[in-house]
Amino acid sequence: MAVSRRPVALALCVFLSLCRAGAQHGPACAKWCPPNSVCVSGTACRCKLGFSPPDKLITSPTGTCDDINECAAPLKVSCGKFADCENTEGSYYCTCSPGYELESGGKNFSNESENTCRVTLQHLGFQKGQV
Ligand SMILES: [Ca+2]
Repeated sequence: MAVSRRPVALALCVFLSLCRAGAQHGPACAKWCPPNSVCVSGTACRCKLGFSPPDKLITSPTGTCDDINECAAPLKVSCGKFADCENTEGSYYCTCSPGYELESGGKNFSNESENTCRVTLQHLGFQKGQV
């Protein structure tokens, strides 16, 4: 019996949290939130993740949320050896330098700890199909 009640309780929780989320976008929501922000009340907005200011509420329609350049100081994400950081709108990614590739064959990764960039065989002078 206890097992069969759990999904009901879970569904109710989901339902209630949806209602609460819906209420945030009702009449109490600021209509003038700048691009790349979400409203937190009728008079304040907060920048989305990856946009600045990250932890200050915006309380004026003239406020803006600007992309954070994760590849530049002061954040300056370290991508590790043989890799470059590429800033994007709202995010960033690391990619191996030209002539290098990830062990997995993938293209992008998020920081030094995921860096497996190694020189490509083509870069060493091998032709495709030779190995
Ligand atoms: Ca960015």
